[in-house]
Amino acid sequence: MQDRVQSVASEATILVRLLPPGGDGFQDPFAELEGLAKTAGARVVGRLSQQRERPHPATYLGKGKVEELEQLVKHHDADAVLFDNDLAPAQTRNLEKALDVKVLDRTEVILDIFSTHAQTIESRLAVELAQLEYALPRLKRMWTHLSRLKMGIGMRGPGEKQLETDRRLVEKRIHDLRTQLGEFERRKERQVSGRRGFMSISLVGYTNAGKSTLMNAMTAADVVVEDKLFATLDTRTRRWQLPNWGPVLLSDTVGFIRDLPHSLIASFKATLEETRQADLLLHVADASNPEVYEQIAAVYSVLEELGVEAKDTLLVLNKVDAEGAADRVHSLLNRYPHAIAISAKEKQGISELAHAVSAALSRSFQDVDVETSVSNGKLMAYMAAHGEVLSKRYSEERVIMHCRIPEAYLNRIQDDEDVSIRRRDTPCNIVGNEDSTSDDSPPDTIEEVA
Ligand SMILES: Nc1nc2c(ncn2[C@@H]2O[C@H](COP(=O)(O)OP(=O)(O)OP(=O)(O)O)[C@@H](O)[C@H]2O)c(=O)[nH]1
Ligand SMILES: [Mg+2]
Repeated sequence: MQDRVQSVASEATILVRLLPPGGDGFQDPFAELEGLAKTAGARVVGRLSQQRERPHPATYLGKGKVEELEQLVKHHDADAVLFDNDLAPAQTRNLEKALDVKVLDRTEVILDIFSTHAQTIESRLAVELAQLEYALPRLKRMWTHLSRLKMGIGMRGPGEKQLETDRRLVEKRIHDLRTQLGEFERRKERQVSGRRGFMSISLVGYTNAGKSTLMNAMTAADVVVEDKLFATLDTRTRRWQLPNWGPVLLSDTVGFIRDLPHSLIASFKATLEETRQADLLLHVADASNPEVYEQIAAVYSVLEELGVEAKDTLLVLNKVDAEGAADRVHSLLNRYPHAIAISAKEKQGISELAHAVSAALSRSFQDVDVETSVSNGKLMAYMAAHGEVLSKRYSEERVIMHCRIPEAYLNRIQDDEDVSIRRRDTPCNIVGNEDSTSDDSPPDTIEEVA
């Protein structure tokens, strides 16, 4: 089952896009696809686009365009053709027959990149699951492809019986992988909720926007930064000493892309757990990219798919130092007036960002009376560490503390039997806790162990 998804590594590849009539308005409609192809190791030798209302049902491109593509393949002696759009299994089959080279679609190349970048057992399993789910409806084509390689064109493919056996094997493996990943998910959920004593912030954003660079700039973490798509596949969580606030947890995670395959989002559920449980999202966007508006929209749609679109989110416009970014930042700020412009690489704007993060976190401060028994030292330390204790009143064995504390911290104690909470009024705006000296501060490094 090695060749479950094809690869374009070091192949001479032609890029193909179907555009809406009038084009899609991008300066270079092939920029992202080329980025994907190069990250996957391909050598791009040609490009072809067609403006069409709807794809041709059998061959995706119209008849004339397929012939043009065939000529282009011959001319460049290409090994593969990469489509920016997802192809139906039959369309791929027909195109491979007509062109006599490998035909890949966007999902396939994304899966290929993920599989080479996956480092931990968990992300390897997640990628394998997504690959098999992609391959299952296409097994016949994969077999034909393999047999063509091994036996030459025109030879008979494997019998239906063999195909059926393979299908069952793949289905069984998919089932096993789902079970294993389900265990990872549950473990991860426990792990993340076990750290609920601290506010957590998750970096999200389009791939290559600079999330890992920002993580390094803020926490002196040492996460991989590369001018490649999907350099990060696993979540890293680090402690960030937030000025005017105290320690919080910051997580870097896998980047998003337009039309991210659904099966991939599903299989990376455990990895995205930090994002789901975060108190605040930092949405990092690459202000130097002409497609930044579309990228921001794509990220919002993935967040929606994860069910976290309602979370507090701060938009961070990164790479303001890069060429052409300045003008764009201006118009971006018109559209998103609360966004913060920074350069993670040059460490510009980091303190403004930190300030905006503290302000966002403190927006949720609540004015409350918290009552507990006088012997509950743990709770008193918790309130002092995460909020402001304004006064204490004692009555027999009970103590009532008047506190201001973020909603999220309050939520974490409301199920405690020894605690009763009475809200005084509406949220108040206080940035507190500058010199928090909590004993149970989080570790500097929280490695996700697979
Ligand atoms: N000019 C400039 N380049 C930056 C900046 N921040 C990041 N980069 C570059 O952008 C590229 C991607 O950075 P990463 O931090 O790996 O991006 P990422 O969002 O973590 O990407 P993935 O993990 O692949 O999703 C690298 O080449 C960085 O050096 C910045 O502020 N200015
Ligand atoms: Mg990264």
